[in-house]
Amino acid sequence: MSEIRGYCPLCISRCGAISTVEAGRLVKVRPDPEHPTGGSFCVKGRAAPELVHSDQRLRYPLMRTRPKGDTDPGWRRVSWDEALAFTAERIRQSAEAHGAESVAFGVTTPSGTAVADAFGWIHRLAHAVGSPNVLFATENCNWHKDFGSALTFGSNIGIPDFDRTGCMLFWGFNPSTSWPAYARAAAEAKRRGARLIVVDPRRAGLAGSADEWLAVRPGSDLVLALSIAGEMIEKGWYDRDFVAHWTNGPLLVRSDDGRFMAAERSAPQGAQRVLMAWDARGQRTAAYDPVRGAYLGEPPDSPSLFGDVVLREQGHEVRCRPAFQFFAERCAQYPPERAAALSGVPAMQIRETARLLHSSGPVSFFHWAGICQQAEATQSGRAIGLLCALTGSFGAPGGNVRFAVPPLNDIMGYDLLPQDRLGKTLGRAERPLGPSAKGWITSRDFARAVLDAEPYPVRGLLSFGADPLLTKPNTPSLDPALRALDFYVHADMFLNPTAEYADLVLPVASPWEREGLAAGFQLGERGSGWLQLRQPVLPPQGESRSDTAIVFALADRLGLGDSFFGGNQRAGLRHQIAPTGIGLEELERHPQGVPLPLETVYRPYLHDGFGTPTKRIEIYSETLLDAGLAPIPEPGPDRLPLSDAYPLRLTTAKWPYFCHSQHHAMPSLRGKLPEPQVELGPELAERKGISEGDWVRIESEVGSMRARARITDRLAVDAICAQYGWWESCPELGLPDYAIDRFNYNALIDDARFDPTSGSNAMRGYPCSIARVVPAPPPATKVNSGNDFAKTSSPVGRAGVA
Ligand SMILES: Nc1nc2c(c(=O)[nH]1)N[C@H]1C(S)=C(S)[C@@H](COP(=O)(O)OP(=O)(O)OC[C@H]3O[C@@H](n4cnc5c(=O)[nH]c(N)nc54)[C@H](O)[C@@H]3O)O[C@H]1N2
Ligand SMILES: Nc1nc2c(c(=O)[nH]1)N[C@H]1C(S)=C(S)[C@@H](COP(=O)(O)OP(=O)(O)OC[C@H]3O[C@@H](n4cnc5c(=O)[nH]c(N)nc54)[C@H](O)[C@@H]3O)O[C@H]1N2
Ligand code: SF4
Ligand SMILES: [Mo]
Repeated sequence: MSEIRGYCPLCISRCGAISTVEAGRLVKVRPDPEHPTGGSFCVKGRAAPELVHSDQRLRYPLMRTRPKGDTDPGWRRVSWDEALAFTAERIRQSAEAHGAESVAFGVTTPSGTAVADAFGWIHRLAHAVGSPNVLFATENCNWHKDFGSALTFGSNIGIPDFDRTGCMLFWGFNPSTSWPAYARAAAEAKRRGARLIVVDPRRAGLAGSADEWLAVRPGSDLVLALSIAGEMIEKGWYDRDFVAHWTNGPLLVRSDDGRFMAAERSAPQGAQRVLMAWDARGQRTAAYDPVRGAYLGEPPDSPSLFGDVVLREQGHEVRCRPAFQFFAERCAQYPPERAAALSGVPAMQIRETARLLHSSGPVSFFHWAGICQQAEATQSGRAIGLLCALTGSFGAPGGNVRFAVPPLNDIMGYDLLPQDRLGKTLGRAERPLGPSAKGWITSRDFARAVLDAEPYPVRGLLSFGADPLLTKPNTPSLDPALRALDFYVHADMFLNPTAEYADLVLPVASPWEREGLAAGFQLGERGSGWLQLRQPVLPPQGESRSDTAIVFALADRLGLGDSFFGGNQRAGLRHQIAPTGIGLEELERHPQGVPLPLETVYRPYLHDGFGTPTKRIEIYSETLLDAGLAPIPEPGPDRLPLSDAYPLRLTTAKWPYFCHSQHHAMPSLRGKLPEPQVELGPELAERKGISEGDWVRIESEVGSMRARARITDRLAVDAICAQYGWWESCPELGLPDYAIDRFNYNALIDDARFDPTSGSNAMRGYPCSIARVVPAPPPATKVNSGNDFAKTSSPVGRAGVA
């Protein structure tokens, strides 16, 4: 028996863990209490032995021998040599015939899988091949908090300083399920006296013990955030000094074209654009240099945040107002009573939340999937960020902090792309500020390029995990696109429904069979400074290989070894960790990780401002304006109006037992939640004649799904919340698999109406209806399940047992 310290990499929580191996089998995974994230753990981590030793695991490379769509793919076991040769040859052919960008790469989420182990290397391969295009869930996952927030803060939103915070605002984020290490830290902060505000249509997790639970109507978050901010501004409940000195609120905006009032000044480097603020005390304009982030000459003692100023420009009068006033006016359009009618959150609670944010700081905040899966995701995220900026806590102790992390050399390989190639990313022309700026593409853009060669042909896909047929919105052209590809190679531990369309499937080693580098565990100073090289505890099952090994082998076959350390993975790892000053051997000697003595810089903006074009928090974004988007958050006309046919707001969430479309085959997890469920309120249930446990049909304009009814009063009015990601069977429990045309939440969400900045889809707040269904006589199910709608036959060839 051996015990190996490491961490569970199955989700973003990355809980410190100890694995027990007996007679060549992983038998137990339990928390490592000495690890910075070892205080939390969940059922999925404990069930890891079931994942590692599952009969369903892919164990050999498998090549399709029959046409796509055939119920029998005719999977043939092939050697790695044949598999790698096939993949490299197809990539080469496609690049030669149609350009390297005709090969798309795919990657699953590092927040809900262990693909973080190889995330950088997978991107490096795409870039070395010459393709910018990576199909990834980011627009419905982390983009808004990690990248979109740069539009406001010039950085990601940072992480809550749980040890020092006075008030936490969790908006569309339920860490009890999705990030137990955070939930634990938040619960400790609460015990210490910090306040907690949760904005969520469901009273789930910490919402149950929050000081305020705002049961927002799904999709109406933007209005709510503006209303709370408006209340703070009206009552003077904000940090005026911070807003005046560290946001671009004082900068004057022209009423004619909405751009900043600017002047040209001559400077040693040539003409320079300076912006203007109004110094109320001195009754003069003050010129602000956005490059240095400082006023030229004497700074105003009190730059105006409100008022009207008329300035002269080449003999013409130009009316200007401070950017902050534009924001204040926008917020004032949503007084609490109006916002209450729109969002379902009582006006009194809006006022109380504003008061709490002002009186119990420092305020830290986090928003995640509840926000990023909306058609107004970017503006909603900005509105929440600005609301928190009013408190002055951003970057301060107890606010959102960017704790120092072990420095690594970047391996993403953007520098390997030919010049301007990133500009060819699918979707870049339509959404230049969104994920496409990093090469990340949506299923819609991918399918259009495959089927219509728009804007150019995409002919191949090499995907490392991911299950877009279940996790992207309803993209009617995705299924035909997957069939139409010249080649599709999918690397995974399991054969998921999307991978069923592959020409070749590559078996991936589970995270317990490979190493993984983690530089920082995103939890306070100790967690953030923790460097760890997780060790494999078992040899790869069957012939499976790590994603990184597959990438290196393909790079070699493609003649790209020079960009991959001559094919030497250890050399690559040494390069990555070089800046930490810790050697590879030392890391290997300390599988539990090494704490680095890194110092957190609070309020880093004091040294070099914020990383935005004005060097300040951008209440007003000229970048958005120049892209034809709203410079301050603005609710658009409701693009998803309710109707008589679809009078309810549909939403979704994660459940503790599964990550997305994974883990439903693992008995200890599936046993806890055997069938897809939908939550609805008691009044609605009564109106619709639905009882607990009834099968119901949820319908939207574009699709329908079935689920079992769960009646609960912990839900916003007129909202229902259904689960996604169902397909797998669990033979050990006699539980069936599910046909994705009848049980797929995402089939209800059209992909045509999305956030104009990021491409995010309205998975939350989609108009729908619900009705009880009288089941047809049970079909002959594959397994005896008692499920009246189970799939009768599976096209999945159960390849793991090939
Ligand atoms: N309705 C609805 N849809 C959603 C969401 C929602 O909340 N509601 N959430 C969205 C979010 S936040 C995300 S991130 C996406 C996730 O979307 P996907 O990335 O498509 O995630 P999964 O469905 O979990 O599919 C993961 C696949 O990758 C495989 N895999 C796991 N680990 C590895 C690994 O280390 N290497 C390789 N090669 N494969 C691996 C798994 O076996 C599985 O087949 O879904 C999005 N879709
Ligand atoms: N167990 C488990 N953990 C996971 C994952 C998983 O699949 N399973 N996935 C990982 C990944 S990839 C991600 S991105 C994170 C996401 O982590 P979270 O953001 O915490 O995930 P969700 O549960 O999807 O959404 C958070 C909350 O948003 C609420 N919500 C729904 N609609 C709305 C709305 O319109 N407005 C607001 N304000 N809230 C709304 C939901 O009720 C839910 O409680 O979790 C990670 N951790
Ligand atoms: S929360 Fe669960 S799945 Fe996520 S890292 Fe921790 S133990 Fe693993
Ligand atoms: Mo995600």
